[in-house]
Amino acid sequence: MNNPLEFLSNGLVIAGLIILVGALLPLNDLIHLLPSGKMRNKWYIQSGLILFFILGYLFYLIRFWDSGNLLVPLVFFLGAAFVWLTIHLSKQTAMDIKRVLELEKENITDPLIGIYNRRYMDKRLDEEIDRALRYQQPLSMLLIDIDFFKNVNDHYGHPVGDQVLRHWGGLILSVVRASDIVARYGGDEILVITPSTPPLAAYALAERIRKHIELHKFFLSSDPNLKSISLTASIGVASLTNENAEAVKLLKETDQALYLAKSKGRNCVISSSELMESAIVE
Ligand code: GH3
Ligand code: MG
Repeated sequence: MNNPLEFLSNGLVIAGLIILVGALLPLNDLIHLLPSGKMRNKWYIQSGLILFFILGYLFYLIRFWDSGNLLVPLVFFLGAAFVWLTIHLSKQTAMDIKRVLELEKENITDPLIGIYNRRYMDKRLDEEIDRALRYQQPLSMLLIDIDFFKNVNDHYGHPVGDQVLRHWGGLILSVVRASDIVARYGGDEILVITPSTPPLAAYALAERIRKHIELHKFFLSSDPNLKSISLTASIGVASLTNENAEAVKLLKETDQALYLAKSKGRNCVISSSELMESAIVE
């Protein structure tokens, strides 16, 4: 390398090479921020292309070390800077999206039970009612409440009660379909919205849940003397009709059915149609 032009030309290619190698690190971070799938695969292809460019830059350095040509090294340098900036900005965007998604999830999740919270349920219920009316599809709802849950708190303490509630959400989720929406409605109450489910099927599901709870043993790790406890639940069921096609009305019917289940001795399922019958008898 005898003149400043050669020095500058080689310096630009070497700087470009360093920038390209340096871009591999944020690229690796970016790939791991993305969910596996098409998007991630495309960034793997991008990694392959960068490696290919690195080889190209090396080849150019060796082959044209004494050329003193400035234009090509300048394009190489700017190309490397472009790749680095694109990857850096993509990583920043991916991190922002991840943060927003986490916040969104936090916003709609009950912190204790880990299922949807009431705010989300209220929003989803309106949407599901609209959808059911538009497509003339049935829609049902189950309100599930643990019987005498206060006794668990009183007997074993609040932390054990919390543990039962944590377990409680998973138990319901394990019985319903993935398309059903399971949310904490209040203290020990869980609401299940079951799209495309007519009254009889909803009642059958509620019975299945009730039996599942009755047979389930809640093992509690926090108390060494406590092996397991059994619980029962009462369930109110209501289905969408032309008369109750509003979230408030449907919720009220489900709540009334649950109230009747409690007053009939608990550990049972009451549907809103039985509610009508009991009103007629009275
Ligand atoms: P019932 O059979 O009538 O449902 O009686 P219950 O004792 O279950 O009473 P109810 O459903 O009216 O009240 C729920 C109780 O759940 C009240 C409160 O002591 C308890 N609870 C509510 N939220 C929490 C919580 O986050 N953690 C714990 N440990 N207990 C809770
Ligand atoms: Mg209860």
